[in-house]
Amino acid sequence: MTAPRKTKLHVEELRQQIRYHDHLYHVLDDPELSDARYDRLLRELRKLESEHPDLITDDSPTQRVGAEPVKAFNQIHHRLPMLSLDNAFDEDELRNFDRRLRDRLKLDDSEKVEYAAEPKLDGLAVSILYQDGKLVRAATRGDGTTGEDVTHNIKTIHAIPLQLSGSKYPPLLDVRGEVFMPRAGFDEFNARARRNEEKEFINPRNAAAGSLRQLDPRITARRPLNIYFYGIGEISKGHSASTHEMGMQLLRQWGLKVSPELAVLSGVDQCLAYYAAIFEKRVSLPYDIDGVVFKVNSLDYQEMLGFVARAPRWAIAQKFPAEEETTIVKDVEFQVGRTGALTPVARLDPVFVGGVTVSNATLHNMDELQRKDVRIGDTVVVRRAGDVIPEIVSVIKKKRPGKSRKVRLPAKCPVCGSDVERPENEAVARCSGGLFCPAQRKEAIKHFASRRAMNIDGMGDKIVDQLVETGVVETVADLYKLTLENLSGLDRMAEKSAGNILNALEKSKQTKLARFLFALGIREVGEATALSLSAYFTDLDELMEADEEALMTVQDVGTVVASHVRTFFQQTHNKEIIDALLAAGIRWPVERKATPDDQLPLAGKTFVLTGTLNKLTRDQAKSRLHELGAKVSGSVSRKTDFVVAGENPGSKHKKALDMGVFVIDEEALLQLISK
Ligand code: JCF
Repeated sequence: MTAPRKTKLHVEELRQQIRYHDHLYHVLDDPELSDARYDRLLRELRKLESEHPDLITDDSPTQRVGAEPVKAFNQIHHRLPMLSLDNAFDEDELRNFDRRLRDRLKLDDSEKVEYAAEPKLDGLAVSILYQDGKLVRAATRGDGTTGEDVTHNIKTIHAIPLQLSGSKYPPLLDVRGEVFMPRAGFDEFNARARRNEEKEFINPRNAAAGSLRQLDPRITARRPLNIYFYGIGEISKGHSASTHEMGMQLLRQWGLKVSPELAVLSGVDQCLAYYAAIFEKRVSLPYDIDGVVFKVNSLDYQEMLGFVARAPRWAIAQKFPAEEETTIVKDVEFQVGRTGALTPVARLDPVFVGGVTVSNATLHNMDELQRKDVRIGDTVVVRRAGDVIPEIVSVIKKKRPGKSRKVRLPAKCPVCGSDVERPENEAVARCSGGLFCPAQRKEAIKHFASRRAMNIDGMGDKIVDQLVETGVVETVADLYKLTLENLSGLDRMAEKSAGNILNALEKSKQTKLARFLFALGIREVGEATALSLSAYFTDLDELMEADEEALMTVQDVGTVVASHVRTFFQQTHNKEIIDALLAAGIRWPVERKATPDDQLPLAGKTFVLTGTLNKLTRDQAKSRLHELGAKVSGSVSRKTDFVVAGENPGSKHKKALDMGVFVIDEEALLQLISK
């Protein structure tokens, strides 16, 4: 039965809407619809198509995942070859490129060449053919002349339209783009693979290539692939572009995604500035790039310049310094951090990687070291991306020498000789020396002085190291006893800087309770927890005396944090240091609450929550009760005033009944806390 005309129109209208919203979401990153409403449109279309299969077309948004895996990839001959790019590895090579062009074009010294520039994505190049606006074929670059037919997989990528937008697209369009996997998707994919003990991808490039070269499009469909188009291969006569940039604008009009970083530059100096800017920016881009591509913008010039071998004379890729290199592990040593954590660090034969010479790389922890099976003498791949700490990616097992040595966790701290402890099931091993260990002491002091803690300007790592090594400073409290003589006696310390540090110390005394708590370096107490603690307790004495139950009434404080806080404040030496700090003059404003605590409606009342609440979460109930002056405790005792029993309450409910504590239900709680 053929579908009624009305249905046909409705189906076409749904497709138009879906394409429009696909474009907003995947190409322009600017969606108008919620996911739910978008799904509703798609479901409606699917339903109609299943009722009227004769209405299904190849370019319908429902046809992104073809049902059947293919048996093998067909070869596709590119009618216009897919070019590769010549590389420039430094400024001189880029300047030479510009010079060669200008000579060929016979430009005089005052005339600048205009370039179109964009980041060079680290993915897989493809060629996609649109006929009468419909995606009919897609192929990998292959060797530039012949590639593989990946149409079924390309169609699963939502950023690639199955139908071009508008009506002014050419009857034939062969566009070239780079398919890539954004870093977030890559990390997520690998995290899942790790959980399922499946094979991980080495890098986003391999992930993109591996995902496109799947025989089963249903697998590709689940991979978070994306694309930027960077060039036009074949196009029917009659379009109006005279520059590369105008060509890219046309692609945008037809719904094809072009790099938002695309820029037009005048002359080679602007190219170098663009390169520097993109190099800076690259860690913040959501995908990996390995350089910048510069193209002569004028299409006439491009034609005049032509090709050599398989690369155009009019384009060049200026590559970033390689982020990965191989080198040899000379030794593995253990560094001791602020909390005593032992971090294995590989000492390497120096290599130039990511733009700097690297001679150390972290191995994070023993688990990581064992997982990667790094041994002394091994040849390894070292990675340094952007500003991140260099790390060892993998071992090249083939190159392992006969005399390689396994790395053992030391039994004693390499700095202070205390026992090393490694709780079962934990990746991290720790020195048990606490602040007896000079390494932990140094790190604790650096943390205390750091910007987000006490913010002691000028108290850098080198200075702290010397102060601890010479015994001038043993605890953070000693910082406030420093004198001009102490400081100016240090290596490479001018009298002026010594004075500045004393001023900074003085200035740091006026602080906030949250900063102070964070600065103390209590295990698991980061900035956010310090802030919650300071908001709840206002008064340091109250916090120092709080038991774990009271601590756990604070937002986000669970058993682990509560126990670390409690333990910290029970240590005599910690109490002495805090006393000394306060005696030195450290203070913070007492934050006035709008209503004094004892006048709040639920002041002095203690609540215990048990069972499931339906109208609000436990955290919401907790924080609302706190606002009203109540305490919320984890267990029922004689001090409990109310037990709130939600659905399926547990033993606390029973205990409350046994002890005769007042039990209320969720409704009654809502009555109590409603505004
Ligand atoms: O992003 C890329 N990997 C990329 C590759 C960008 C471009 O503009 C390219 C390319 C390969 C060849 N342009 C050509 C001509």
